[in-house]
Amino acid sequence: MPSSQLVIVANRLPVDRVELPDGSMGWRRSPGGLVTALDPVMRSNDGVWIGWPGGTETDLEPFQDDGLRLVPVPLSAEEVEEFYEGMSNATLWPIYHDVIAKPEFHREWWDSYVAVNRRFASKAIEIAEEGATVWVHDYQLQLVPAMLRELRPDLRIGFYLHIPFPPAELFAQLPWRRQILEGLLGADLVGFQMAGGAANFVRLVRQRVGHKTHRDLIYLPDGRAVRAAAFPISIDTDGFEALAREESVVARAAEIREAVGNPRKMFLGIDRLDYTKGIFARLRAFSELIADGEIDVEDAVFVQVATPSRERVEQYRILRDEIDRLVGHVNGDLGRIGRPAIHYLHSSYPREEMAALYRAADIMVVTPYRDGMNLVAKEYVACRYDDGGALVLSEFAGAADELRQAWLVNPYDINGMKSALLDAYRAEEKDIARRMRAMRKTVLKHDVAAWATSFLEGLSDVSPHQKTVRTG
Ligand code: GDG
Repeated sequence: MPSSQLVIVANRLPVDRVELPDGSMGWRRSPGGLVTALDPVMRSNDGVWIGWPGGTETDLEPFQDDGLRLVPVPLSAEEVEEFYEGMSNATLWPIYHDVIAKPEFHREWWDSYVAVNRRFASKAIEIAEEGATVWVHDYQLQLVPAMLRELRPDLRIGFYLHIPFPPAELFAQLPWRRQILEGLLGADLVGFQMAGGAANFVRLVRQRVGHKTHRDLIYLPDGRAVRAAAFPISIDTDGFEALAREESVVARAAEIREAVGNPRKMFLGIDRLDYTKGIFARLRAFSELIADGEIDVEDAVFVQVATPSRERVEQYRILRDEIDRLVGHVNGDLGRIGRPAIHYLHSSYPREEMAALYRAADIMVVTPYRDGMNLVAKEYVACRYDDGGALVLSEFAGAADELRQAWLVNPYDINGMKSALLDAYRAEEKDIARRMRAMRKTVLKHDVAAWATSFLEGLSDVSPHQKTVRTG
């Protein structure tokens, strides 16, 4: 088993299992933002990343991929169902996203969550050297910090939540609310996307666990202080911009516009097919603008990419059917030959294609009901080095805090969303460029490397007695 001074613990490994051309099984890097952010930190500290490789293979050994040291944690088919699809995605995900879908509570899912968290923690303990830093990620692993702390008080432990942390009134529904709070309190630093999430957490700890708190600090009876603070995540801005500037991507963007009939304006949505993302509401708003005669299908088209996600969870199947029906209905009623109102793609694409889509779109529409951050909005901004392109953005995405110059909307207000879409559609180039320039400044300055550095520095500050992680 490898050992290290830096251990990253995340639900997924940053690679997917694939069949190689010779028929054997191998790994392919999955192009997530997290691995881009952590790659330099992993390399300069010779870090180890622990995570589930996807699937149910049980006999996978630690391995290296392009210089990164990776340790697979296996899940059985039953655990995939109970820990991952159940407790993580059908209980915690909806509770943490304003109960947009109804959360389900099952005691056997919870048992599986505890068991899997324990497995991740044991693996981390085997690997972490004396005084090492362990950085745990996201809602699937909220018990890991306390499990680590109990057995290894020498560790410096950070936790980062990628999704919103809910208000006390919603969190209180969770039958296991206290265990989760106590799980997180094992960390020295608990990071959130937004200051509101950190404040929700501190308030809940005071109310439900009874610890003393002052501002962003929680004082534990054992003398430790835990800090809860916001670290808004970002993207590899330079990387995205460079990709969008590549000749092949520019050419592909032109090809995409041609393929959708060279409309005057192309609207674009790119999301995981998830009920938090507000895909249905935005397509409805757009189609009403066509039905009202405000937008003509000869002039505009909506391209919606919905990346398949969590397809075995019932709520996701229902959503897929609803959107299929809506798109069929809208195109049947409002489209003309060669001119559908909506191009709907239920598929995932390589990064180059994503960048070409961003370059091709005049109006990017990001309308989640609730979203920790929303990286798509930032990626769009990163790709618009031409200062072109309008962003319509939900107030309920974390990104709205930073991207103030977007056309901000309340996705629950269909009429409000219609007028924002129309404003963006009719905006003058000068106005669009002014807004985009301001947003680009923000995203260029606050990129994902800055995010990782500030979290790790924050972690060193709360537990100064251990060795410091090199941040690049
Ligand atoms: C969670 C939180 C928070 C999507 N389709 C394809 C593809 N993507 C990429 C996007 C983007 C990422 O996936 C999606 O990130 P989001 O932030 O939009 O949303 P979640 O997946 O819900 O992420 C969220 C995030 O964690 C980070 O903390 O912002 O609030 O919910 O990077 O580009 N990438 C490729 N093909 C696709 O088809 N290559």
